[in-house]
Amino acid sequence: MPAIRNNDIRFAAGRRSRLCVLCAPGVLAAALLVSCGAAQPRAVTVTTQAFRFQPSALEWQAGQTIRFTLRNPDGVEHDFVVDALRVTAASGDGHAQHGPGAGPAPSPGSLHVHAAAFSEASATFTPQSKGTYTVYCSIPSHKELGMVASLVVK
Ligand SMILES: [Cu+2]
Repeated sequence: MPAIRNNDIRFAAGRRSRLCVLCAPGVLAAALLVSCGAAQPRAVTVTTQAFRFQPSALEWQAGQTIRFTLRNPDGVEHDFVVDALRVTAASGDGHAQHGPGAGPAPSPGSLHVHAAAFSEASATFTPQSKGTYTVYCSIPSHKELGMVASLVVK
């Protein structure tokens, strides 16, 4: 395995400031080990706990790929749904994953990531349409209990 060259280190250091403040140390370590191009995905983690999304305000860039993780430490399932947001290259979407009694999955035109109780789920996608969107949990009555968040795509 070749040693890391000096210019790789400079490149990685230059990328550092562009990574979001939410990035886990592991992501920074990965950025130092892997050469990252301009299309480096952005890691975003949203936690569902006690019928809230954390964070409850999100801002993404149209055209920037999101490596999304929905972390659910709750004892009930939750999902992350955005209607009318156009995304490309969606993988790991949760349309077939609702448990019994959890209601129907949202329309296939929605971004939908579903996490079972005490688990997490991931999806990778690239938002295409700019705008302001409402994020909600589609499990029956969760939205009414306050499981909403805002998403701005710039
Ligand atoms: Cu929920």
